[in-house]
Parts: sequence; structure tokens; C-alpha cells
Amino acid sequence: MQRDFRVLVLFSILCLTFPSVSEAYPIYAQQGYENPREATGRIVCANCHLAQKPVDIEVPQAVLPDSVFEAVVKIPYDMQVKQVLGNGKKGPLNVGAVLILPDGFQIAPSDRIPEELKAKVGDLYFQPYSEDKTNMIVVGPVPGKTYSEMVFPILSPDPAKDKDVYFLKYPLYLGGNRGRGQIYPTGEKSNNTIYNASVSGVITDIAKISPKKGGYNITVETTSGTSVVEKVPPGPELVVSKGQSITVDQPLTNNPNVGGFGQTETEVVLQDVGRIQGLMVFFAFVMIGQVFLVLKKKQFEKVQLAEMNF
Ligand SMILES: *[C@@H]1O[C@H](CO)[C@@H](O)[C@H](O)[C@H]1NC(C)=O
Ligand SMILES: *[C@@H]1O[C@H](CO)[C@@H](O)[C@H](O)[C@H]1NC(C)=O
Ligand SMILES: CC(=O)N[C@H]1CO[C@H](CO)[C@@H](O)[C@@H]1O
Repeated sequence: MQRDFRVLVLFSILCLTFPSVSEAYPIYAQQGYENPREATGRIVCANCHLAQKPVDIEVPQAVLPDSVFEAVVKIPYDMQVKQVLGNGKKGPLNVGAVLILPDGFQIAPSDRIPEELKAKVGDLYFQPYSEDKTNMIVVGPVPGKTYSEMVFPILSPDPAKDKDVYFLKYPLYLGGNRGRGQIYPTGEKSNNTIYNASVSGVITDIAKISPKKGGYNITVETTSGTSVVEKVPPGPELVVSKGQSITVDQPLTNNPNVGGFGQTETEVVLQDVGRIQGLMVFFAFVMIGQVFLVLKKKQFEKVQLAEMNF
């Protein structure tokens, strides 16, 4: 029992101390940016995930107050492709998402989610972006094979209980990513990106950094006669060779990145039950009114007929 506990503690410490790179990306945003959506509308994930790929979100056109509805988030990609992992090996892609709900909207508490919807949600874990931004939800990284489409169970607010909420049309913002990033928040490049020449010159040497893991030191004799070493980490494949002349910004490697980030937005109307009822009553009156008109017309026709017969 005690041993189990110690193993658990050790495991937790290891996890906390060595978070795998592929598991870190929403955390990077959470640590680096107070708000995931910049004033320009750009979602900050795009700062490290440079390639653009589509995402999609579907929500009901209108929802009632204090009700649970689903937001379906789609992060499509070709499941056959593999990416270079943090350890230089190839592996499957993970996906992650940030969903920015209108103020007052939140992930539905477990006891409010119907069984049918629970089954659609699966084991997804929804995390608030930060303590005071509980309407901004972060998910992932999770295996893309299972969660390329994810369902968020959302609870709408009730204007009767929350005076900051009104019956209005509200925007929802989605950012969705598949695959590793290209740049760490520190500015350092990841192994999952293209490496270009920083100088022009001739490649005089290509040395493998580690026989097992790979990675290269590419020595370039510049036109001004100095020697520069371009370092390529394990992962990307070289597309240049010794003796080759290169120019600045020319790719030294392929681009191993197969993933990308995308953002989109949609709208949902918080619908007033009273207004719907009012509308029903209005329609009822209109219908009754029309029936009366028809009856009146019929009566008028009868009178006309009667007069003609005289
Ligand atoms: C590297 O070169 C490619 C192809 O010319 C270009 O698309 C890319 O933007 C360059 N990347 C950097 C970081 O300079
Ligand atoms: C590659 O370059 C780094 C410094 O840039 C150096 O420490 C390392 O020894 C070099 N490795 C090889 C195999 O040349
Ligand atoms: C396994 C491995 O060596 N991965 C490399 C990924 O890229 C970084 C630099 O961006 C290297 O430090 C890692 O060693």
C-alpha cells in the first residue's frame, strides 16, 4: 500500500518534471499568454504552429437558457501521415483545441450531461484556460485517431440568474491543432520544421552529430571567407550535400511537418423562452384572424348570392 503510494508519487514527480514535448502545447499558451485570443482575433497557438490547416465547429443555431447543448469540433487530417516526434522518431499526430465560449457559458457539469451526450464526449478532459477564464476551454493533446472530431458539452447561462447575460447572438471562437509545433515559446526551433541556410557559401563539411540519433553540423565556407556551422537536429532530412553552393534562406532540409493549426468562429443565439411563447401566441392570433377573414368573405359571398337571387 505504502509502496504503491511511493511509486505514484515518484511517477507524478517524473511526469511533472519531464513533460514530453508532444504533450506540452496548450500549457505553453496558458503560461505565455493571459488571453488565448489576441486583439487582432488571432489565436496565440499560431505563434508556434506555423502551418495553416482547416478546422470546423458546429453548434445549434439557437439554445435556451440553462440548457446543455453540444459543440462539435473537427480537426481533420490524413490519418496515414506520421510526424517526427520530440525524440527524433516518427509517430502519430496528436490534436488539441481551445474553444472560447461567450461569457457565462461553460462546460456542462457531469450531472447535467445526458448519457447519450456523455458517450459522444468520451474520455475528453476539459480544462479552463486559467482560473478566471473558465469560459475558455483547453483540450489535449489527445490522440488524433480518436479525437479528430471532439464533442464539447456546453451549458448555457440563464439571464434570470446572471444579470450580465442577455438574450443575444453570441460568437464562439475555435482554435484547433494537429501535430507538433515548429517553434518553442523560447523562440528555439523544434525538430518538426524546415531548416534553411543562414548564410550563402559552399558546404565544406557535413558531420553527423550522433551516430544513433542523427542530426548534422553543416559547415559552410561563406563568400567572405568565414566558416559557419549550421546545426540541424535529428528529424528533418538533409536536401543538400558536401561541395554544394548554397544561398541564404535556401532549405537545407525537407519540411517534416505534416500538421497545422487553424481557427474559425461561429454564432449561437441565446433564445428567450418567453419570446418564443409570445411568438406562438402571435402566430395563433394571425391564424385565427385569417380564419375570420375567410369566414367573413364566405358570408359576404352568401349575401351577394342571396341579393342576386332576388
Ligand atoms: C525556408 O525556406 C522555405 C522555402 O524557400 C520558405 O518557405 C520558408 O519560409 C523558409 N523558412 C524560414 C524560417 O526562413
Ligand atoms: C557540432 O557542433 C557543435 C557546436 O556547434 C559541437 O559542439 C559538436 O562537437 C559538433 N559535432 C560534430 C560531430 O561535429
Ligand atoms: C532527440 C533529439 O535529439 N531531439 C532534438 C530536437 O530538436 C532540439 C532542438 O530544437 C534538440 O535539442 C533535440 O536534441
